[in-house]
Amino acid sequence: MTRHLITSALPYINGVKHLGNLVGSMLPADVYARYLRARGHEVLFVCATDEHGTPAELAAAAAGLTVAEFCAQAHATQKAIYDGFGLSFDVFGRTSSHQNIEITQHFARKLFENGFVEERPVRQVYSATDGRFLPDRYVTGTCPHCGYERARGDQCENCTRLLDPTDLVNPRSAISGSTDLEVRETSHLFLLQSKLQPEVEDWIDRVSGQWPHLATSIARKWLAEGLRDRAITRDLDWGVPVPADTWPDLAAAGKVFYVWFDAPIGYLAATKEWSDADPARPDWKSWWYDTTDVRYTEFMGKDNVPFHTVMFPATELGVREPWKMVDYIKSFSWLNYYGGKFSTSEHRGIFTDDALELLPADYWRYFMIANAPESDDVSFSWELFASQTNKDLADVLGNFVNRVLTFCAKRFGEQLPAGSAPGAAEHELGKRLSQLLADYERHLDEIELRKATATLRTMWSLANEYINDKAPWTQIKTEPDAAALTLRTAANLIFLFGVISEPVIPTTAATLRSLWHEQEPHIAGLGWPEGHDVEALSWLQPGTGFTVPPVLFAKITDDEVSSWRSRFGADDRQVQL
Ligand code: B3M
Ligand code: ZN
Repeated sequence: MTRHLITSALPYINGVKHLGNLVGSMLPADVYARYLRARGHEVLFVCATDEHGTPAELAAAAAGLTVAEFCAQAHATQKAIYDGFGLSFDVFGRTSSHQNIEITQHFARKLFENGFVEERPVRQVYSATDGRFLPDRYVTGTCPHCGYERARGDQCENCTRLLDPTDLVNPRSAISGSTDLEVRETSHLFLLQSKLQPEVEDWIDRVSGQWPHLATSIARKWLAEGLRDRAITRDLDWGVPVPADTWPDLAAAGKVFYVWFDAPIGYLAATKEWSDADPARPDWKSWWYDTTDVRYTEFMGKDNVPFHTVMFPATELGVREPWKMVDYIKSFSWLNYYGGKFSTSEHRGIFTDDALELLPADYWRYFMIANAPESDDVSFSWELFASQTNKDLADVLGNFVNRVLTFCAKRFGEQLPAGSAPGAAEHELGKRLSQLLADYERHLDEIELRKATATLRTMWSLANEYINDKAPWTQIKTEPDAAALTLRTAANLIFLFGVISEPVIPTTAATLRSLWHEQEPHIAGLGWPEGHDVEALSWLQPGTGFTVPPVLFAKITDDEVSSWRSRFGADDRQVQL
């Protein structure tokens, strides 16, 4: 059977991420990983902090720590937040690990042996005011392609084209703002992407047929422009050192690899961290090297697509060893905040630590997956968040669970009653649900997360329709056996929701599965319902004891919305629902 390797783009180390980062990579990857595990697949879900590069150095300096200390703390902080969101990584590694140094250096040596890396003299931007060479992203200026005025020297975030700092019009130092920049001569390693272009193109032709349009269009645009050879070393203290056995001079000059060279290799290295941590685990290479049964899916925001469709594949191809390459890329547009960008410096938007302080993870997970920016950008507003949460989670799902179990406990005690045998309404309901479940599975298999969530919500609504139509509170007066059947069927729906909602709202789903007492030992082992099981709606037999849970989802009040609007910087914005 196919094994599934899943990676999420690696969150950069320099600060706590906002919700836009989460919804564009880690969260959807988690939904997919949980779903595949629930269907019985072997899954390895890999993530790590991306720790190299100048922003890490600057953040450490601002915090008054060494870079190593800063990264260790920041890694632990991010890890705790992702645990809080229920992200089920098999490993959450670090690109500063010795494993990543080892594998990155190996890749570089092989690329050199194969003629795809060479040392070249370069003219590099030097800032006299700052007293240092400026790494690419610390030169800002106007994009020569689209005219965006705040383009960074490595990439224009407006048109996504990769840049060299010397391409920028009106360049200035991002550190000091100084325009007193000069170009000095030094020497760097280059990845000869131009030589690898035909192979990258062939590979894209072969694998990208089913990829989202967003991912293929970015890759194609790049290839059409022609791949340029790219410097893969930098003048920094912090990074994977250039190996002295191969490049003694560059190593002596303190060059390290460019963060985007070692970051994707970090997926492999994090896997090695995982296998090194426990001798009982399979060797990391069984997932990455010369495999025939692994399907590899990557999740990322659209700004990361060029590196994953061109630069990393070129690296893997040029190594001339059978490293696993990506089979499917799931890419995302932006989640905006009231139509504008999330901004740390302007205190606009919601950061992942604040979000968890306000509400449990499932509220956020549901909203973000239901509204995932799979094609166009999506705008967050507190009003939309409150109205969807209150309707879908509190009214449709939560209220269903509470009114069924409260009423059942009141009239029959905390044990499921027997009542009559299932009739036409139950058969119809079972049939509808099993059709919807098949749709839900198909959407999840295809990683169409908005459609999947909409289908899940339709199943919850169907349960409400059933209970409203049957009205056990009326049935009980004249036909107690009919009321008992309705309630027992509804209890089975709650159990079903506890299983199938798990990829999206794992904590709530676990609650829904834990309400039933252990007198039914077979329940604990029940996994994903396959096929006809759904139609029967009879996992839970008469006599099963249960506990009425507290209210599952509290409604978000108007007062909360207005206080969060002002706290998170939305008070001067137009509200668009
Ligand atoms: N760290 C995302 C970013 O900082 C970047 C992803 C790396 S994935 C190998 O924009
Ligand atoms: Zn541009």
